[in-house]
Amino acid sequence: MKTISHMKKITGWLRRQLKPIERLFESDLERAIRKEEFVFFYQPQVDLVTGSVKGVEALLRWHHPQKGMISPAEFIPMLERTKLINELSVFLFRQSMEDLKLLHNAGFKDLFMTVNLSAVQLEDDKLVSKLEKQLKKTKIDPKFYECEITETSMMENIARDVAVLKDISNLGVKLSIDDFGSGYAGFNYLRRLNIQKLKIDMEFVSSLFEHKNNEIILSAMMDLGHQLKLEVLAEGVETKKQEEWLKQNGCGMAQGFYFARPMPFNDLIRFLEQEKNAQDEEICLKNNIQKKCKNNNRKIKLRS
Ligand code: G
Ligand code: MN
Repeated sequence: MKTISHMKKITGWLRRQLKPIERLFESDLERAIRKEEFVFFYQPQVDLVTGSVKGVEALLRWHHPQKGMISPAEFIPMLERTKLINELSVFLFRQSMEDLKLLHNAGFKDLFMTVNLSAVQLEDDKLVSKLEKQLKKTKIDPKFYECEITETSMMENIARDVAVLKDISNLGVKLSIDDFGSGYAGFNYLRRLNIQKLKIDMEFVSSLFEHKNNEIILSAMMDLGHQLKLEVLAEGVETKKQEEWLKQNGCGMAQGFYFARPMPFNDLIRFLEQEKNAQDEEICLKNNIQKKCKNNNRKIKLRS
């Protein structure tokens, strides 16, 4: 009995200590939104057949003036709990679309951009109009823009979420299910929404060779996607062995440290340029036109 009352005292004390810390963090976040201290890192999504980058996923980072770069795992839950994430939607759409525009103008014309939307953002009545406004402003063709929805985040109010996602889809923007396999709502959404892509949760990739059953499960997930005529992307690919298995088993796309880590915009544009040059060179070598190859190093325009 003594231990229980002692524990209660400690948790009460902890709660009292945490409140001001949270409040401090919240006001820190409010300032961060006001001053736009957030930046995007971009991670390539690769076509496993051709080896080329087809799109990039925008991943949020907080560039804190004192603490340096803070990872999303540390601040997204707080942004969601306080609903401050809705203040960030305009920045999210604007920055990712402006960067996509720069990439298209730099010659990567077919590249698509994906952004992550959470359940809290789907509750925002103005979400669709914010998205539509930025699409108009930047003149981005919506077919190059994709919203990733996490399976586990879509469980509270399915009817409302489906209605919002249908509105997004009606703009011509693509939808994908993120972390597929990790939650419970995926099948329901597949049935009710116009989904274009399944992103298979990285857990299925990292544990692939631990047990024969894991290979069977991953194959079945990919099969489901293909039968529904969806693109299938494997997340969290870290090794050549995983990449080879995925290729052999017909997975169309992949993302992960094996190909590239999330990186700042200017590094991304250099990365894409190098990749393009390497591919051009391969084509030249195949066709024996070495002279032309030497001239393909274009000057690239970085973001200031
Ligand atoms: O759920 P979502 O796909 O949005 O998550 C992307 C997150 O996964 C990013 O934070 C990114 O840094 C991380 N990530 C991307 N590729 C890999 C990988 O190959 N291995 C691991 N462990 N994490 C990865
Ligand atoms: Mn994602």
